[in-house]
Amino acid sequence: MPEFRVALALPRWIAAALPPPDARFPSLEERMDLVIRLAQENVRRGTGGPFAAAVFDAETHRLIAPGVNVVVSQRCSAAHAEILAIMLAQRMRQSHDLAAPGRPACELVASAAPCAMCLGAVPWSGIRRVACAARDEDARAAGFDEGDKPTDWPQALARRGIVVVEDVRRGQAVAVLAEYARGGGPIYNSRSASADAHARSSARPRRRSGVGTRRS
Ligand code: AZG
Ligand code: ZN
Repeated sequence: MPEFRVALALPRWIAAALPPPDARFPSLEERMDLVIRLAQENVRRGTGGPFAAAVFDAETHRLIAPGVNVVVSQRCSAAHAEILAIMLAQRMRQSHDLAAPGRPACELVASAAPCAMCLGAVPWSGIRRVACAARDEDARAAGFDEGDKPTDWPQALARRGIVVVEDVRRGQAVAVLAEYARGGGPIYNSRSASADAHARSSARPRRRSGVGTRRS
């Protein structure tokens, strides 16, 4: 009987890499430094892609939840750093809505600009502020497919009242992307999978219509 349940786990090293629960990170640069350290550690330990993120309490500046990219190890295309951090923050807050009334606002700090999937997840999550380091073009230059996004995505979030800050410690985050690319880490885009599948199907002789779709 299959188990109809999904669970995603962050790498074991992450607990030891986190600050004590009462630590505060008053400046955006300090918060980003923590996130970039997690991205670097994920690359060096070989536990995932060169991306990390964290959700912070926007009032106390305490860490609520970390996330790193675990797409390959968790066999989950959705396991981007931002998604892990958001899901974990929602667990910590015991609510699907990080903007629930009476609770302090939440900030997502990410080592790279959100991809198309994570961009979609942000307004749905209740995150009220987004800060990112590397730009979309930096992630694409390292080989990642960030999906189809409106070029004015920061303004699109702003229209929903979500503040976006870009280029915080961009150079450090780009260095982590470059380290991953140099090390030959897997580029796990579905783009390459679908491009391969497309190439295979166009190389195969076409079936005549009416033959059906059974495998031979
Ligand atoms: C990615 N882009 C971002 N921003 N974050 C991740 O975890 C990613 N994985 N692949 N592209
Ligand atoms: Zn993403």
